[in-house]
Amino acid sequence: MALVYINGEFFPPEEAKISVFDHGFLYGDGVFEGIRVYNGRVFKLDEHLQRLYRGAKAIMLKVPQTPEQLKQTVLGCVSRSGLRDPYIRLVISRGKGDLGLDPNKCSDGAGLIIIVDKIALYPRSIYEEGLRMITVMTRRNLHTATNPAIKSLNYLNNIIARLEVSQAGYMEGLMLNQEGYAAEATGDNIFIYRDGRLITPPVNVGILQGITRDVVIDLARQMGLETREERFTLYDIYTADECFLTGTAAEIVPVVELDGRQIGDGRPGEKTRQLTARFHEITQSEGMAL
Ligand code: PXG
Repeated sequence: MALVYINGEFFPPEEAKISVFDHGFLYGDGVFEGIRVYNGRVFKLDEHLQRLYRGAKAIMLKVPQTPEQLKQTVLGCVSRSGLRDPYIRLVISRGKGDLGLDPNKCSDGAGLIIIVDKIALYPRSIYEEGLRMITVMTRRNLHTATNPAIKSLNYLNNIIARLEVSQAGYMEGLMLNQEGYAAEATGDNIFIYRDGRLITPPVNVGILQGITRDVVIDLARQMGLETREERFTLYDIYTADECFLTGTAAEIVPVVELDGRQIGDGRPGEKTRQLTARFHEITQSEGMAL
């Protein structure tokens, strides 16, 4: 059953509540993670926790547990839920403060929330037929503002982009950085396969360093595919042989059209399908058992 852990206590989802004075709610002041469990094994838990602690460090937020304690807490929550394939949403909020920005007024310390529930982002047909996508006007924010490397509770940059996507009648959109290079989709990283090479934007383009992105880079190299982290433009995507998105919730999603241009032959590509097959194999066999 879905459950919510809040600072040491468990609640059914409909009874899980936090204060309206929580700065996570008032200002988006906090960090989060989205983690998947496959057949009772938590996939890449250490990597997700490392990113969470790094984001927290960057915003000077003290996580109320050590990494080892938090790992045990997460595993305990999943066990207790009895769910074999849930999605875990881990949230560290600055906690309860007053009606001013000052995080130092959040005197009770950070709040730890773990939601264990189901997630399904795209219908099955998208994985079989591929996703049609547009490029949005909203640019990914600069690393000199809120660095996209921080998976912060303030997702307004991506939400504004996501609104453009739905207004236009699509399901996902590509965000460019301020220089016009491809950055990432609103909730997934992007890869293209072009001239016999797999390419994904480097982290310094201003993106979230996705855990799935790192897994796919490793798998591609193991498969002997030349893989690079390099900047690319819309032209490179329009003229690519294949394109796909990666994310914990989305997994690997083939992209078959961008801004009205068909990518490759308009069907999920061969490398995309091979990588997806390998990805499904390792999600079932690797991961931390409960
Ligand atoms: N870029 C952005 C902006 C993301 O939010 C990814 C890339 C993929 O990263 P991972 O580590 O998952 O491979 C994300 C992923 C949610 C939720 O509600 C989270 C994301 C996307 C969609 C929904 O938990 N983050």
